[in-house]
Amino acid sequence: MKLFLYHIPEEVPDHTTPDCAIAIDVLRATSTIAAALEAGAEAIQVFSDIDELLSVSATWPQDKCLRAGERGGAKVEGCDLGNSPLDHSVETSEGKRLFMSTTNGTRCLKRIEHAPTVITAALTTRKAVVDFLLAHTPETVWLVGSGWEGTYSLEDTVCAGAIIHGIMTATGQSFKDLAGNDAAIAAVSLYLQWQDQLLELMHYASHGQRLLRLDNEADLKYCAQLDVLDVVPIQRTAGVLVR
Ligand code: 3SL
Repeated sequence: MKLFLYHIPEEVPDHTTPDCAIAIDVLRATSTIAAALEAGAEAIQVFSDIDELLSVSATWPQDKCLRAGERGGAKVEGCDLGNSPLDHSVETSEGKRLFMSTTNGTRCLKRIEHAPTVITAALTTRKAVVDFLLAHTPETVWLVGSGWEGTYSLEDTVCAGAIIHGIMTATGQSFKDLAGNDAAIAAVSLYLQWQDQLLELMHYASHGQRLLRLDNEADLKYCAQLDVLDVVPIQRTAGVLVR
């Protein structure tokens, strides 16, 4: 297995696809996707464009539909929810399809949707993702951070490092065997430096600070938890993720 990290979707190479592509948006899209599936959502359907989300979701049975839209960290008018993982419980989400559009996370998923296997990862699901990779042993894996509007995000990179470190620990393999690019090695160093202070790292991260200004400290606490959910969201058809 060779693991490549791309910090933002724009870094992903154009004319090749990996065996497995992993979208990461710890704050907060991929943490929310995992939380919604854990709460029993039937599927998550992602959109880059809010108008498209609104028109496609209008064709779905309305009692089985939740619209989640976020721009700039805030809920989009016309949607039922913003992008908080804490919005999802069995009561709100069980049996429903979540139609979702966020600033960066869903755009990241759209960028990699043509890979034969597409999954999402968050700190909350790190162990489940490591176990998935160990069970399926894809030859090439892209870990793709969502970043923020084209810039690198600490929280996505530390999550990529946690996944790569998990594979190294489980297999006893070294960077020589596993690292596909320099960014993959740097991400493990970031994780090793911050593994016991993930919440503190989120407070330093620029998007963490943006969310704190919007009064979302509880979301940071939730998203900083490691290995708490046993769920791997996987793409069933382009743009539709299931458990
Ligand atoms: O950019 C995104 O996709 C979001 O996850 C951003 S936010 O955390 O909902 O503000």
